[in-house]
Amino acid sequence: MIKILDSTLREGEQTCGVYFAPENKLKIAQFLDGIGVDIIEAGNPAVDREIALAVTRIANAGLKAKIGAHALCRIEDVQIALDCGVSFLGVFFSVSHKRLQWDYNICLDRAIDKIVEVITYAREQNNSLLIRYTPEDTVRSPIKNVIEAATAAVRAGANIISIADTTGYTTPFQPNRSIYYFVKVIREELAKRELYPQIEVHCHNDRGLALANALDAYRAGANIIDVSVMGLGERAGIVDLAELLINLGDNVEEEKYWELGYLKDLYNLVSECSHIPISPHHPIVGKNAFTHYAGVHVAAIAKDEEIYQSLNPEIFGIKSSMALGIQSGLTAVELALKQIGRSEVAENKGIVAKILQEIKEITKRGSPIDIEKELPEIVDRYNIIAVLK
Ligand code: HCA
Ligand code: CU
Repeated sequence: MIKILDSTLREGEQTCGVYFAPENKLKIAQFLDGIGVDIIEAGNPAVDREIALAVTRIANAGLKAKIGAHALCRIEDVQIALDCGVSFLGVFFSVSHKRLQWDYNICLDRAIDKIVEVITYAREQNNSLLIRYTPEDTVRSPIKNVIEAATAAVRAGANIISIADTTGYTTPFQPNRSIYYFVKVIREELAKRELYPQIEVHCHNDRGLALANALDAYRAGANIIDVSVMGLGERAGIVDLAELLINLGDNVEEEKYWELGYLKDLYNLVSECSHIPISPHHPIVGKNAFTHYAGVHVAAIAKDEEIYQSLNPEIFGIKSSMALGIQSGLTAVELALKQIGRSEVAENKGIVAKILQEIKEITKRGSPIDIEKELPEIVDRYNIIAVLK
């Protein structure tokens, strides 16, 4: 059974400019828990005292999900994380050539010593802790380094190895550069050493492929997939929670384990707290996601919504709707008139045609007619004209 790790509160808060106040973090965590996310990565407590307090609060909130902290590969940082009472710890340390040589300035063996020292320490502090080791930038690191570091990490007590596509480099189109390949190879190499950690994937969206790569990893048998609400994260962000859940649910009937009805409210909350609007055409939660517009579409869905919908909006607690504008046809106007309780006007073909013309003119302004507010005013104008004639 696939597990979901949501990192809205850690990776998501690394979206530049985003700040979640501790009370909002708790609300977001409660929603994520309600949806049925398995692990909530709540922050890196060593970054700021307030983050440590928020992680502690969430860890003590009695949620079903495991609550995780992110930490640099340093004993002091790990201790700060463990002091928050988390049940999951993610430690990251890159073994790419560039990072070893130009950033950390150490050789691979020394890097592995550090990783082993820190993981051993964390394991000694808490035997039931879930420990993840991430060789950051996994997919642009020599595979040999990754295998060596992962092997040592698992032997020291790590339960999970995460394959981080830190820069959104992988693609399903190139076999040796696909996350599918990395999941398979890392799993096989560790199995040869009789090591069977869970495999996690963390896919960034720099090439717009985060979701495609996450599904590619799922196909390869990954156990845990990282996501965030609205795909928030550094640069172009990571995999979007709603988009991943709906695709997994579609494929493998796993949907029943998730309370998808909470998605919309969660997205609205995160959008409000982050001051980042949800794009209108965002799948599922965007305001147009189940709104039908062009004349042919509206006429068809009036008969059967499935003609232009392959997802049932009710699963998400959403109702489909229609918009009125320059693309509309007579059926849309008739339906909208019925919606506002003016069926008698809907029966008058002449007035309906005139109202449609006026709607087309008005919406050249670049936004659809507000059916509840504007349509009654338009109707009243035409009714008066009809009476005067
Ligand atoms: C970061 C980088 C990271 C780490 C992922 C992990 C990445 O922001 O620290 O620790 O599993 O993309 O590699 O998010
Ligand atoms: Cu990341």
